[in-house]
Amino acid sequence: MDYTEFMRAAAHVKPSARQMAWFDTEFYAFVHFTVNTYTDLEWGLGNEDEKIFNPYDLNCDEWVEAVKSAGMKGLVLTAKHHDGFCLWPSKYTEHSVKNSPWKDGKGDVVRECAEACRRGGIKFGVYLSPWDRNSKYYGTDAYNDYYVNQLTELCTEYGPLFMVWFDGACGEGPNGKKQVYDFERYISVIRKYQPDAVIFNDFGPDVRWCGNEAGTARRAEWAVVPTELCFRCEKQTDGALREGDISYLYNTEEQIGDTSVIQYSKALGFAGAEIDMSIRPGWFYHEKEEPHSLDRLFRTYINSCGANTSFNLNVPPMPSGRFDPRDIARLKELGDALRDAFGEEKKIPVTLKTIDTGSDTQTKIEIRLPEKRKIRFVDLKENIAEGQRIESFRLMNGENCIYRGYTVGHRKICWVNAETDCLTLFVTAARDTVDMREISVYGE
Ligand code: FUL
Repeated sequence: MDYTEFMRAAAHVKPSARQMAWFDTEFYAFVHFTVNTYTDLEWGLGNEDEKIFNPYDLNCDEWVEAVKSAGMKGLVLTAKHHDGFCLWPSKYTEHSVKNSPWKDGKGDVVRECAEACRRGGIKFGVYLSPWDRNSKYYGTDAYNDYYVNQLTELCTEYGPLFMVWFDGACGEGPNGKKQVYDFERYISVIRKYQPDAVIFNDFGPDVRWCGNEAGTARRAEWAVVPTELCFRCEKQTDGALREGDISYLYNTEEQIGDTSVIQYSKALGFAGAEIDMSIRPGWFYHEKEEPHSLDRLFRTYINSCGANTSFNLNVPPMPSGRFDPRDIARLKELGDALRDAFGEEKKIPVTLKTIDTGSDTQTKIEIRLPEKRKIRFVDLKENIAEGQRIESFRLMNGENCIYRGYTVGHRKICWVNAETDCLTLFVTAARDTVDMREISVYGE
């Protein structure tokens, strides 16, 4: 395959409809809740007494309101974490809410949460940990049946799911054995009952882990990656540009989607990254912890939703089942800051004009404002439905470069500080014809 052919193929690797819907969901909440909330642990042991789980004041409508106040459009609940305790009354285990004193064992957190999301108009998803430190089946083939049964309950009894989140952790079960997870089977169950749900796992198939829990995307974040890395993605290209196997590639590496790496890939696939981070240091609630500052959360939004990834921000409920008022306040502050920065009042109407450079990949687009204004953000979107192409760009204010960036993809937010009536987006390298979905400018 020659260079032009290979790059063109790479530039036309496309998202599925469910991946497009997920990219547009952008910002959603994780809710980590289980026996750990009552034991102050991050990883439960699996032998916790069901009676300790008692969210006597559970209020999922309050969760949904708090999540919405931050501008989030979905919520993913830990239906089961590594400790194996189920937040719904699964038919397949006694280690669940049905043996807790809460609502005399008649409660179902998954149902209350799913219904509250529906009432509040946000999407609902579930996390079902494959690692289970409680199940007596763990470490045997019977565990895969057990897991599939639980997955089926969640996929068939709680309405539409927008996401199923698989954790990569694989530790020992109660009998000291590790499990060989049958992911192919798990994936087929989700596709059968919830075809619109994206599946998150460290390596895809639909959404991949960004590689850290600190809230930072790569300098160049590609949704087009080698299937040598994301081996559960559909293979959309056929053949490498250069001989030589990719012998090492891991999802914490910086260059996973760069041309220097993908040229050796025998098949590329589409898997956008998700940034997952907790509003506090821990994933579960610990009274002594404080939520992160507004500044940190705002910057994380810019470095995730504004860097071609989605942002899954965890908010852990307290033992009562309510969110901590400090978290509720911080979420509202974050939403206010985002509405202020990207609200319609701050959006400056612009006129776009493509300047003929004689090149389809080194494109210049003039962004004209109605008058001279102080600007804060330039929000770029590629038409990613047709593939991700831009490798590097600059924003010019006359002769001055005011921003230098790399990938754009679904969305790139450029945080600038300039006063201008005309900017130029200068794409300096791209894998094929530049195709923009939207260019917006937000003023001070
Ligand atoms: C990790 C888990 O081990 C953590 O407890 C948490 O659930 C995080 C989102 O994923 O792999």
